[in-house]
Order: sequence, then C-alpha cells, then structure tokens
Amino acid sequence: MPVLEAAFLYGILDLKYAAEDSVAEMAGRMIRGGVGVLQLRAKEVDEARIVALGRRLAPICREAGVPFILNDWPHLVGVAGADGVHVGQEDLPVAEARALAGSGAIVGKSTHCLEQAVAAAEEGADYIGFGPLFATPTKPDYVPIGLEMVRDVHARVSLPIFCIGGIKRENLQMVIDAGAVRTVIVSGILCSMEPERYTQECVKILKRGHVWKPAF
Ligand code: TZP
Ligand code: MG
Repeated sequence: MPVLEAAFLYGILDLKYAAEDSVAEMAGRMIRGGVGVLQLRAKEVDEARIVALGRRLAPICREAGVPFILNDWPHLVGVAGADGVHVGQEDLPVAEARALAGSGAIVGKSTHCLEQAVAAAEEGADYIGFGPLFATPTKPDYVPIGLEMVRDVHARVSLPIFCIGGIKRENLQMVIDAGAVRTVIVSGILCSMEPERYTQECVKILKRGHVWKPAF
C-alpha cells in the first residue's frame, strides 16, 4: 500500500500520555512534524468516546493525507471515520477485523517475534508493528525482544514493518543501524516539550537512514 510505504514514522496518540481535550492539537503537531500514520490508542475509553475522538481526528488526518488508524474496535472504523484498525495477537484475526472495518480498511498487526511477523503477512495484514524492541512503560507487560531480529524480519517479511517499543530520538540511529527502516514512537513524542520539532527530527533521522538502505 503506497501510503504505508511512504511512511517512516508512525505516531500513536495514546491517551496514557495525551489528555482527551488535547488530541486534535497534538495530532496537528505530529502531522506537521511529519508522521506518516496516526493511531488513536485509548485503552480505558468506551466506544462512544472512541467514536467522538475518532470523528475529531479523522478530518485532521484526511486533510493531511495521513492514514488514521484505531487501535482495537474494528467495527468502529467506519462510524469514527478512520482508515483502518490495528490489532494485537490476542485480538481478532486480520480477515475478521477487515470484515468488520470494511473491505478498503487498512489492517495492521502487532508482532513480537519472527514467526508472528511471518504469520501476520500470511494472514493478509497491510503492515506490522514489531517489538517491543526495548522495555517501555507504554506496554509494561511485554518482554523486550532487542535488536537481533530486526534485520531478519526485514529479510523475511516484505510488508512495511514499524519497529516499536522504547524508541526515542536518542536511540533511533542505533535502531536504524540494526536494520530498521520504519518506527513507531509513542511516549518520546507525546512527552516531549516540543512534539512537532521532536517528530521532525525523528523523521529526518529515519529518512537519512533510508538513503543508505537499498532493500526495505
Ligand atoms: N506495542 C509494542 S511496544 C508499544 C506498543 C503499543 C508501546 C511503544 O511506546 P513507546 O512509548 O514508544 O515505547
Ligand atoms: Mg488490541
């Protein structure tokens, strides 16, 4: 999917770090900073509020040409105006999520090892998240997988792969050197004093890394 291949930095508006009344403003900053995908991740929020938040964010993303993804809730994709859904290993299979989200919807899947990454591609995911590479308070119950599998997963899976988990501006080059092309950054952006500039700098580092990577 060209819109995903063009994306280097995937931003997640996680309500653990962003207040509900600030999501539109934060989305604007992330988009101006250069995120190529934006996800709403709101684990403690009920369906009605997901829809309300989605409806606030969807037009901002659409205007910028940035795909807007809901974490969980595939059946709310249409009503919230989102472009797709992100599912985890414990959630619905990709085909079922797509059936609920709509045939044109983007479906991404979280993967935590090579086997899951290969399986997600076989299942028909449009992209995968791969991690957590490093320990992170954003997803505290997961064991970090480190950098060793990053090169292998890019060799074995030809989908856009967004490495995730504990990635910050400061360790981004190390993640790229390990073979990553695309990343997700959550708390690094949302907790930054200057989210727009932080995002811009991360995108710049990722694009610079990309120049030196013929295969992705
Ligand atoms: N899935 C794997 S790690 C993670 C998710 C949602 C959280 C990443 O957040 P952060 O703050 O960039 O470490
Ligand atoms: Mg989920």
